[in-house]
Amino acid sequence: MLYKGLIEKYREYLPVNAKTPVVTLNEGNTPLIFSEDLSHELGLKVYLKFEGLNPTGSFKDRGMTMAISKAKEKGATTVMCASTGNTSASAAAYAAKCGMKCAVLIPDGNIALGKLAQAMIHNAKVIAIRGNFDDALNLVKTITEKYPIELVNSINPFRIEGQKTAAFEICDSFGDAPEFHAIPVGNAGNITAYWKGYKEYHSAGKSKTLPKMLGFQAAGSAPIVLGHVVDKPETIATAIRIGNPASWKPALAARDESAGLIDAVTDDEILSAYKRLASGGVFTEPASAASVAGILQLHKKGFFDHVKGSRIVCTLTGHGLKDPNIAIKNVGQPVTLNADIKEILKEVGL
Ligand code: AN7
Repeated sequence: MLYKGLIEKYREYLPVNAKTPVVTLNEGNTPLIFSEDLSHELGLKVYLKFEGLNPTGSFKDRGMTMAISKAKEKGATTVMCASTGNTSASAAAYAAKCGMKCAVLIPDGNIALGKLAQAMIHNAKVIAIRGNFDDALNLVKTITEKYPIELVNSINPFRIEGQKTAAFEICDSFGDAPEFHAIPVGNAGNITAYWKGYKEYHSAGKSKTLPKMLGFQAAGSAPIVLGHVVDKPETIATAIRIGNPASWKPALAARDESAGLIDAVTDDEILSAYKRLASGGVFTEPASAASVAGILQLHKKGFFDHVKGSRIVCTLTGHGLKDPNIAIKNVGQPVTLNADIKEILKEVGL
C-alpha cells in the first residue's frame, strides 16, 4: 500500500479527525540501521534510527506534519518559530506545501548553511536576531500570544504528538521496545515525545516493555545536567546550542520514570562519534552524533557491563548534508592533481 505519511499510518493514536486537513510530505518510516561497528565494541545490539532521511532531513518533520495540519484545521494563515535551524527548515517546507506564510527567528551566525538555505528556498521570512535560540524563543512566544500567528515550536503539543510516532515505528520493527534508547537533548521536546510514544504503545499492548531513556546534551549547553539555566550556551553542535530548554520538566520525567539518565558529552566526543558514524557509511549532523558519543562514554564507564546483548537504539536526528562546512573543516580538502593516470594511481595507492 502507498505510504501516506505518519498521520495516516498512526491516525488512531493522534489527535486528528476526519475533517483535519492532513499536510504531509510523506515523513516518517525512517530506517533502523544495524551498526556492526558499535555493536561489536559495546557488546550490545546497536541500531541507528536515521531521522536524517525525513523529507527536510531531520526528525522535525514528524512534529511539523501535525502542527501544520492542526494550524490549517483551525484556519491559521501564518506560522512562526524560533530555531537553531532544523525546525525552521521543516516549518518553511510544510507551510509552503499548504500555502501558509511562515516566519522564523534564528540566532545570527549560529545556524548551519543547509538549514538556512532550506528556510529561504521555501520562501519563509527568515529573521536572524542578535541573540541566541533562547532569546528567539522568548520573542516568538510573546509575538504569538499577542497576534493571530500559530507557534510551531515544540511547546506546541501537536509537535510532540507527531514526534512520538518514531517510538511506535521502533516498537513495530522489533515487536517490542528496545532495552535502551539514546537521544540528543536540546530543547528537550524529542526525548519527551519518544517517552510519550513508548508509554502509549505499552498501554495499548503493542509492546511488553519500556526502554531506559539516555539523553545527551553538549557539555557547553547542558542546563538539565547542571540543574540550572546556561546564559551563554556554546557548542559546535549548533542544533543543540540551547541554554533553557522548553521541555525541561517532561525531560526529567522521561529520565526518572524510565530509570534512565541525562548526561553531557564534550564537543570532542561529539566530533569523534560524528566521524566514526560517517566512516561506517552514515552521515549525520554533529548534534545527532551526541547520542552515539553518549553511549560510547557510558561504555567506557562500564555502564553496559551487566546488560550485554541488550538492544539499544540511537536516534540520529538530522542529516550530515545540513552542515557541509563542518564536515570539510574536520576532514580537509580533496587533493588536486593533474589529469594524469600515473599521478592518480600513485595517489590511490596502486
Ligand atoms: C539535529 O531546530 O531546537 O531536544 O530549533 O536540530 O527536541 O530540541 C533543533 C533541535 C537534536 C534537539 N538534533 O532536539 C531547532 C531545534 C538536531 C536538532 C535536536 C535538534 P530537542
